[in-house]
Amino acid sequence: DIEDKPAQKIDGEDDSGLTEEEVVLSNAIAEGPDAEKALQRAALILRLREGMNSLSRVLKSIEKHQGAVCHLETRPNQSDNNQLDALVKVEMTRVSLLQLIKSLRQSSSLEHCTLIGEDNISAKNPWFPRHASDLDNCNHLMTKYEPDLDMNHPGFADKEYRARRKEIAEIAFAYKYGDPIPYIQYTETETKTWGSVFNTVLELMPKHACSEYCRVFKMLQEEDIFTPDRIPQLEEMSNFLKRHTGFSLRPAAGLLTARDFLASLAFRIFQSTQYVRHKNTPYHTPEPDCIHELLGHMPLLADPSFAQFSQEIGLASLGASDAEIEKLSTVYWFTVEFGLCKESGVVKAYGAGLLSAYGELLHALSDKPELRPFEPAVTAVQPYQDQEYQPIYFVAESFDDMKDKFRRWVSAMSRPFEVRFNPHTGRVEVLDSV
Ligand code: HBI
Ligand code: NLE
Ligand code: FE
Repeated sequence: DIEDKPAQKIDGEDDSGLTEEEVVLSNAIAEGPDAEKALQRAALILRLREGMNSLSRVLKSIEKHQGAVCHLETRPNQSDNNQLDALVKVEMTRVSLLQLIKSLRQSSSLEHCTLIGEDNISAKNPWFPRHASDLDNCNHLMTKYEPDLDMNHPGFADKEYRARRKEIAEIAFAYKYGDPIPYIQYTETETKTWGSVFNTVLELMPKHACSEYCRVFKMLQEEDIFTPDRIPQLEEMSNFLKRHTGFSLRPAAGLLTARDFLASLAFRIFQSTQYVRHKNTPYHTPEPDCIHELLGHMPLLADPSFAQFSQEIGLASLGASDAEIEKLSTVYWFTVEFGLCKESGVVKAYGAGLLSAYGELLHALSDKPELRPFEPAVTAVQPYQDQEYQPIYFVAESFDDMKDKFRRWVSAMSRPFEVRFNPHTGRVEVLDSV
């Protein structure tokens, strides 16, 4: 058995039973100076013929090869209950690892043995961005309401508008992490649309917007970033956010999938569209445009407590199941996008989709829609549509109360691991918990 087999010499050319892929993988695991002597981590998946007895032989064999077990999981094999599936993470030199694998393969205790990369344990370690530069891969678009595809889009019959949208989308497609956000020379029409939305929101704000929104709005006016006669550039808005909360922007070509959109928040990055809604619908558009991002989202992202809260939602979304993403984005929808809260007993808007769409802002605060108390677990399963004004809104006792409740609900979501953002490296670190 394993114990009796002498460790064989590895010279890379023998037919040890290692696949080419595994040799490449073990080389990759062993990258770096002194790779031959350095201890490396690797993960093995084993099928054990005689349950726990085989397991003890495998562990002895790892010990014999000067390996240390850092993690071990077993479960009965699904099709044959006499067999045991094991996931073993080991730390050992590359040479010993290859010898170990060979000797395990020659053993009668094992049905099979597979080497997998540390980072590649699929069910337990799904791929998600670990660093802001990984967001270059997180820009999948939802094709829904678009001028090219949707006959009901006001830009559908407007060739010039469609060409303009394409031009601006190209910028987002070409964008890579670290690039400055390209400057857009907005047209007179676009600037006029911004101006009319801006002025209407400015007028409605004192009565209808929450105080945190109003506070930052004033700062943006004082810095001349918010004025009716110029659309702020994403780059200058990004710099403003960086100074206040460390948030920054990167251009997005359109409506992103909830998973990609939420993931960026984990890095305090907001993926923002850069095109402007069609001039015929200043009061409301179903898709996000830069008026929505700038006027709706930016003020609160410059608020420290809201920024912290946004990052936590992002972190909770990393590696979450599809069902959890669905719930998370539904709560996001009824809070960050369309939330109402009480302020000294008066209902105010803090949702970005209300503060960038005066048509819906007036609707939300009229007696037409139904208002329900915000309760994350209930709100998370409320169906919604994203084309017309909402028939239902959720009202929080206060803005702070919404953040607290959302946060508590989010932290109860289960994942087989924990994540933590390391601000020194800008990386998300994964901690295996159970
Ligand atoms: N994509 N570009 C962009 N902007 C958003 O505001 C946005 C998004 N995708 C999804 C989304 N917002 C949310 O409403 C949730 O689905 C997460
Ligand atoms: N309805 C919003 C607006 O017109 O500004 C955009 C919605 C984004 C989810
Ligand atoms: Fe939005």
